Amino acid sequence: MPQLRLLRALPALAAFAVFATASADGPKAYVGNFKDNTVSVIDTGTATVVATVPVAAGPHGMIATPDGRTVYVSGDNSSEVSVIDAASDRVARSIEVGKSPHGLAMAPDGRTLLVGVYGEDRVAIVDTATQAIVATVPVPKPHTIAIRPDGRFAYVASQEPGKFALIVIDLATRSVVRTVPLDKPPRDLEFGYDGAALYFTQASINAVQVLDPATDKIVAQIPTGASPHIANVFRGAPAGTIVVQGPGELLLFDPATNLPLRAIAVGKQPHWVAASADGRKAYVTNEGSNDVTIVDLAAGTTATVAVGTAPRKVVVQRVATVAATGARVSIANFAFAPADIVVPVGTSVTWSNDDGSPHGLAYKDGAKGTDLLLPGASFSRAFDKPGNYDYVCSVHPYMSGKVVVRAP
Ligand SMILES: [Cu+2]
Repeated sequence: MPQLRLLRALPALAAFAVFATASADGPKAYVGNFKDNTVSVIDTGTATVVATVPVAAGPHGMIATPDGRTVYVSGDNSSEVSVIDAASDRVARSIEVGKSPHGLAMAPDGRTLLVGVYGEDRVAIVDTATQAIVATVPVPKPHTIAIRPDGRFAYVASQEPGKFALIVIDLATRSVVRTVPLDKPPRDLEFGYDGAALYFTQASINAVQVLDPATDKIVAQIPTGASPHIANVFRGAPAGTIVVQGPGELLLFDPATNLPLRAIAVGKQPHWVAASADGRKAYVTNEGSNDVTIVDLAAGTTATVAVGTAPRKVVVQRVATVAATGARVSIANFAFAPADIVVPVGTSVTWSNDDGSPHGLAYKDGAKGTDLLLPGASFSRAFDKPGNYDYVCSVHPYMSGKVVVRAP
């Protein structure tokens, strides 16, 4: 990859990128530019591009770890997954996975990455601690992948001609347990945040299919304009979202009724959508107009940020900067949200257990936490000195987070 080496050899450019990233105030959005072999990094606080990262050829699938510290990008025109360190916004390493990796998915605990290796008819399971492939599961032409929010099953869109299907992998046994046959090729599939429904699209069907994962039956269809691509229901969002490529719109729908609510115009040939951690803003990539539309989902207003050529996937960090009045971290789905939070000195941070299970808080600096935070309960700590405060759940030590306390 000569282009990658050339860019890495430009220390001035790299130093600028690092400086620009370090000054960022908001969580960052990462956008894969399919035809540039780069990722544009957007500071969501200022809605500006703060870095451009060379990655494996044909950036296709993208996913971030729950703590936002690592972003994975698959290179469709390569055999690699690039691993971006979000602190420096550089590729820290590459994982060799086999020919033409497509979709990526991350287990809710952030410990397991799934890669649809389209050209090798298999799904690779990567341990994110070692970045090594620990297992492979045979799946014909795996395109996109969705993991149920409880982390137990992965649904894979299999595009094998004549045998189109959703293929269900049990992540404990790492084997295929069910196949849902389809008559048209599946495109994207996503679980809503609460896991109650799987939303998927199919080539030449102008509707989103709503599948009940308890029965693996299609229970509803949401009518759309031409070529719906991705549908999702984000935590905290006022409505479900569907990217519709033909008319260039983000179609909002009511997840309770599966009926469309309103359409918001975005750019040309929109491809993907990701949401801010609070679910209020959607980031839509526009493959045909080389930009990203930022949509305020409640107000319906939009802003546009120019990126590279043919932007496809986008992920947004679950990291937040807050005002001095106070900060809140939600505990849900066995994760802290946001996992990393940046606050001014003197801020009191409150953790609320919004989960169905008891959790706890153990601070690495030895400050008193709590060993039992029941569902619905909360715990606060005031931070009076600048620094980095790492913590874990005392019940589930794999749940980790950090409070960054800034000097005034
Ligand atoms: Cu816990």
